Parts: sequence; structure tokens; C-alpha cells
Amino acid sequence: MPKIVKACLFTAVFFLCCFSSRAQKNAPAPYGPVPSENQMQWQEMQYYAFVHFSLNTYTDQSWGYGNEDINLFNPTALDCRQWARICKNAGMKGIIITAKHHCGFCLWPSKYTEYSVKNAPWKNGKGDLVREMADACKEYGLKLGIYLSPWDRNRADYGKPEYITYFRNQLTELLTNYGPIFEIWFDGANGGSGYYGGANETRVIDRKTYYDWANTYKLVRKLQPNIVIWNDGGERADLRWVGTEGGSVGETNWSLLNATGDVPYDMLHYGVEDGNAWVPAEVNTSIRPEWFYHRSEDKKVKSVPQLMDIYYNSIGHNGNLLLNFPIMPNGLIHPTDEKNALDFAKTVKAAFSVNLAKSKPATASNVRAGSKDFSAGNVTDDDKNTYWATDDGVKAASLTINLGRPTKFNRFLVQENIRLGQRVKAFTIEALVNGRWQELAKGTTIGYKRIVSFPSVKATKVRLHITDAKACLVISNVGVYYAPQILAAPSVTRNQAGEITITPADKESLIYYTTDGSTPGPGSKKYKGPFPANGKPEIRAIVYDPSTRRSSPETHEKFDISRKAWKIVGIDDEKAGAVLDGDPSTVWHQSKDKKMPQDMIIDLGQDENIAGFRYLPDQGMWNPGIIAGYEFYVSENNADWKLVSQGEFPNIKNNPLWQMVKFTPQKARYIKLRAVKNTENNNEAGYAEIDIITE
Ligand code: FUL
Repeated sequence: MPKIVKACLFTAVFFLCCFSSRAQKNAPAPYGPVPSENQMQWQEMQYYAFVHFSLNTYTDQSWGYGNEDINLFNPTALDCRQWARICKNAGMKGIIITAKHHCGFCLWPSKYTEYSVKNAPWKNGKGDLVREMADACKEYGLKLGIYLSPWDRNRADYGKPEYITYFRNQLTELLTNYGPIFEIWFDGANGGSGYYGGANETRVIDRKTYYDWANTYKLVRKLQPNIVIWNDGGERADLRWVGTEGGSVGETNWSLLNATGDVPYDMLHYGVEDGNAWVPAEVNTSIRPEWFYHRSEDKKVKSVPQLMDIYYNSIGHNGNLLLNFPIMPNGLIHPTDEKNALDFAKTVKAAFSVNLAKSKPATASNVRAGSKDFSAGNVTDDDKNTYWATDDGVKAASLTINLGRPTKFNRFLVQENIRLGQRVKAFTIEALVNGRWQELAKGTTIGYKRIVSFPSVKATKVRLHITDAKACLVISNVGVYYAPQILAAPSVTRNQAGEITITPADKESLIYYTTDGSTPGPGSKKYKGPFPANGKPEIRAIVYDPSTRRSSPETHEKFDISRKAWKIVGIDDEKAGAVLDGDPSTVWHQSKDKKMPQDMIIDLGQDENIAGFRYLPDQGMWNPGIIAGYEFYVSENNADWKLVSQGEFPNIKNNPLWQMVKFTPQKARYIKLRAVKNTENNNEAGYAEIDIITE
């Protein structure tokens, strides 16, 4: 290298060093707890998968008792590469596998128990599912995580000190033999009834002391120095549960808890503002109502709009998202789950791939020491290591981004440099529209990432106004986006008063509808709110985005006569009105002390020409009281009843949706749906809706 070049290089490096060390010297000091390097790596993953697969998959259970027959485990098409491919294409960064769920069955051939794949027919006992998962993750560039249930309903020694040795032996196998593990999941469900090696009893442990977590954590960290530990209920670990499995964490979400003490729901969901330990939120939820596969949920896979809500309420609220796929008995992810997860990824991409603020000039009301190192422009430079900072003591300031020309947007994304601690307590977002500033939204905490949604606006400038913080501000990134409308078919319901409500998936969408059976389009009636509909209305509706001129698939609902005058007879419980309210999500159950058969009698208010009936069972997670065997009666006087139909609802257990039964038309004022049997052969009877079909 010529001398002159060398000299120049040396000078450049010298100045760079001086410059960066000066910048560092002047950098804000960390405030409060900060993430460890492992927590930081984890936070940047943002989105990854759970897979639930075990003997429960074959017994249709949520929690196995511990005595389930090992011979049931024989997936015929198992392919961990399918799981990994789907997760990768869905934009996920890792997979956590249920190596052992509460039933104690191990998906790897553990040396320490006979209750594992080594004694199952699958691959003649030669299989190792954790190995297959690890290999598939490696092939697809995904990280591997392990769920190892501390509660073990199979083990005879559960509850005794020996079990802790067993548990640690298993941990050692899993954390030694399968390469790097990014996260270990210690579920909080603990103690209770179980098989326990044949004892068939209830065992209660002290969840705080029994597992001696401190030493278990030491072992985990020794074996996997880069791991993060999730633990709900035991000693404080690296990550926290958010208090719900529904898919959301609080809008206010501090990545902090106290290092000791109990953690009630509010702390889990919102964090603790003055907490003394960094414990960020992981939002775990399933793509179906349940964690394990149940055929009855094939029609209940979360839709793209539902998944988008979860996205904004987890990743958009300073959390990471852990989305579960229940594996089918054949060993694959169901095609609907795959499709919805991939469509969800496409929708996220469509919303967030173009950052309208990127490289746009930014100014701030305060810049730390007036230095370029902390300038406002650092938030739009696409470099996660640079940030805008204010002087010490300046806890409120505003940052303005000049978009250059009127630009349409409806999402604002902002990130704090959390390596220096989480600070912001309150902010507003404003936009310069036609020369006037207008407030778009308000927020509280920011943390690693906060996404704020608001109705589309066309503005030339956007301003983040931080109004309160714990210490000076450190903002690393700002994004401004236009998320296209989600064009999902709207839902159409009619309440008991006969009013029709049409609800779009995206609040901004325009809805067009017809009531005369004709095809709806942007020239049809525009929906402005619930409207009365007499007779037997036929509603066809679409949502429409005028900016792209695209419309959603159509929803087509045919309603029968209005239920305005209907009354439930002989049941003295106001809540029973749920059966007639037109809302599929509300339910009513017969009282627990009643036995089958159980009757639901309805007075229609006047004679009707009845040609059939419809029944919608409880749509909730556990679906109790699904009527499987029925008798249907009609009467003119609520005294003399005529049986007009009886039988079973075919496949209602697996597909608990609307059931429709038709019969020869009958003139009557009263109807009686008699439940003679439910899907579980117990005495529960529940109803989301009952309706009739008239001639
Ligand atoms: C819960 C467990 O009891 C469920 O079965 C599931 O594994 C879920 C992720 O955690 O607490």
C-alpha cells in the first residue's frame, strides 16, 4: 500500500475513534434496568412459532392425564420440514416445540423414562422428533426453542425430590444434544390430579419452592449461555407471560417487573413502571382456539383480520408474538392454518414494506448537545444503531419529519433505544394537513416497538410529540406507513328487534349492500349504521376500497321472519335472551342441576307456518353442552305438543356450526327444542342461537 494511502487511512481511523469515543462519552447513561444481550437478541426476533404435538393430539384432549396409551403415537405423514417451511414463509424466526407436555410423554427418546417415542410405534421406536425439528430448523434458518413441562402427570415421583433430578436430567439431554436453543418454556400449570405411575391421585406442590428454580436456571444457563428462560409462576426469569392467551398485551407495556414478589394480572399485562428487573412481554396465542389439534376447530382457525389485530396488540405493543400451530394426528399443519398464516404474513408485508419516512429530513425541538451524533435524522436513516437523543433532563420534546409532499398514511411506528432503558410514558402523533397541525393519536409507552393505527390522513409533515418520560429521550427509529385496507367479507347479523348490522374487518372500509337479492357493488346502498329490516330480508354485502377499486368477497345472509315478538317460556333467567339476540358469540346454558332431556320452549307471538328449525351451539373455546341428539315439537297452545322431527345432528362434535333441520310445514305458535343427548354424554345443554324456517 502506498505511504500516502496508509497515512490517510491512519488519520481516518484515528478521527473515527476520537469521534465515536466522544459520542459515547456524551451518550445518555442507561436509565433503570436494561435488557441483557440474550434478551436483546430475543426481542429482535419479534415473531416465532409454537407447535403443540403429543399424545393429546390422538385423544382429543387439552391436558393428558398421564396414562394415555403410547401406541396411539403413530403419525403417518409427519414432516417437521413442512412445519419449518410454513414458519419460514410466514416470516417467523424460530419454533418452540412441546418436547414434553403435562402428560409426561416425551417427543425425544429420553434415557430417563419409558414414556417416550422410543416405545411408540412411530418409526418402530427409532424416531426422535426433537432431532427432526432441530434439523428442519437448521435447514430453514430458524432458531429452536423447547417447551418442557415442569408438571408431569405420568411420573410416580412427581412431587418428591427425585423428580427434580429427573427433570434436570431431561433438561440436560435437551439442552446438550440438539444444538443452540434460543428459548426454554417452563409452563406454569402445576400439580393437580394425574396418573402418577398408577397412584391416580391429586398432588399439590409449592410452585415457588418445589422446583428449586435458582439451581435449575444455573444449569440451563451453563448448558445454553445464549438462551432466554420463560417461566410463569416460578422464580423470575427472562421473559414474562402477559396474563392472557388471547393474543394481546397492554397498550401501556413496560418491559419491567420487580425481581421478586407475586405478579398479578395487571403486572403481567402492563408491566411495572418502576420495576427493578428487565422482563419483557411474550404474547403467546394459538391460531385456533386450543393449543392441541381438535378436528372440531377446523372452521375456527383465526382469520387474517383477527391475526392482524393480534399483530398490532403484541408486536405493536412492545411485545414479541409466539403463535401456535396445533399439529394434526398425521403429523402435519392443517392447510387452513397454513393459508391463514401465510396470508397474514402477506398482509403485514403489504402494510409495512414501504416506510414513507425513510431518509426524510427530520428536526427536533432539542438535540443532545446540539450534536450530529444524536440528531433527529438518526430516526429515519434505517440504521438501528443510531438514535435521536435529548439533553439530560429534557423529558418532553418533539420530532418532526418532513415527508416533502402530501402523503397518505395510517400507521406510525416508533422505537426506543432500549439498550439504554425504557423511558417514554406518554406521546402524541400529529400531522400537518393543509397547513394545520392536527392530532392523530395518543399513546403511553413505546419500548422496543410501538405501532399506532389511525384513520388515513394525507399530510406533508408528521410530528412525534413526547410529552412525558422517565429520563431524556432516546429514539432509534420512526416509520410512517400506509396499510391497505383488509378486504375481508363483512359480517352481517340481525338482532332480536330485527335490526341489521354489517361489520367490516377494517374500520376504514366502506360497505355497500343490497336487500333485494341483487349483486352488491360500489353503486349499491352505502352502509351508514344498523337499519331495520322487515319480513325475511336477504342481505348481500361487500366492503370496498375506493383508492384501489377493489372489493372483498361477498357476504350473503338470508334471514327468516323477525324474532321481535318471540319469548322464551318457563325459564326465569334474563340471560336466556342470548339465544334470540342474533349474536353468535353470546350463549346461554341450562342450569347445571337439570338432567337430560332438557327443553327450550319459545313463544313466537303468533301462529307461523313452520317448515324447519336452526340451532347454533356454543361457539366458545370449550364448547360445553353441544346438543347432539334432539326432538323438535310444535304446539298451538303450549299444552298439546306434536313431535315433528327427531334425530342427531351429524358431525356436530367435529363441526359445531349452524345445524338446519327441515320438516313438513306445521302451523303453530310454540316451538320446543328438546335436547336428549350432548356430544359428551353429560347433562349440559347450551345454545348460541335458535331460529326457525318458515314457508
Ligand atoms: C398452558 C398449557 O397448560 C397449555 O396446555 C399450553 O401448553 C399453553 C401454551 O400453556 O398454560
